[in-house]
Amino acid sequence: MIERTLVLLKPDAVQRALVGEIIHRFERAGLKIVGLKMIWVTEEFARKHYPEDLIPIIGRKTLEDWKELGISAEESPEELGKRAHEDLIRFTTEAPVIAMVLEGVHAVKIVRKMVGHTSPHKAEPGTIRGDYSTISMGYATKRGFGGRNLIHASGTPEEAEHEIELWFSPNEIYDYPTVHEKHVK
Ligand code: IDP
Ligand code: MG
Repeated sequence: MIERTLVLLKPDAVQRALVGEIIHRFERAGLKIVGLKMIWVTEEFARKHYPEDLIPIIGRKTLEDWKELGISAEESPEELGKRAHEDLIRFTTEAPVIAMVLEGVHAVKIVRKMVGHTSPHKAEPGTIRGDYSTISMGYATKRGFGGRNLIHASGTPEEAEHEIELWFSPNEIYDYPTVHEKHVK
């Protein structure tokens, strides 16, 4: 049940100087940082992290928001998804990101809970997206600037394994003891 998960502090978090605040929350919860680096990714790399499979998912997220806001869509879900996906790739490469691997009991689920809903307008107070951001995914697509929601966290243990392999080489991940571990081992 001890898992590892990939977390990215996206360009908006880095540019808004929220890196320390956000990392502090994970440390305080008892999650162990086993890998950490700053990296300015290329467009090609961003497309590996956010592959085209995401297009229909993103299209649906925009449409869901627009429906609730009473905005009618002229483009198809696929067209909307494609456009928002390009915005997302541009956003991911506009400044460096902080990439980290966090380890802990149920780390994947715990980190997702701390991160909150994809769309900051639905993220609960107390979550990272809920406390530090305000937009909706529908708004992001309307403005064409990508889903600025501060942070990425792997969705499942399988996704985590794949994403950690993409972002980190094995010698960038460290095994060392922390004081927290005596409480959970
Ligand atoms: P997640 O980050 O909460 O797992 P995903 O559905 O995997 O959400 O989407 C990946 C990222 O794509 C989101 O974090 C967000 O930055 C961006 N995104 C998702 N939906 C939209 C959208 O409708 N418009 C613009 N960007 C979006
Ligand atoms: Mg996701």
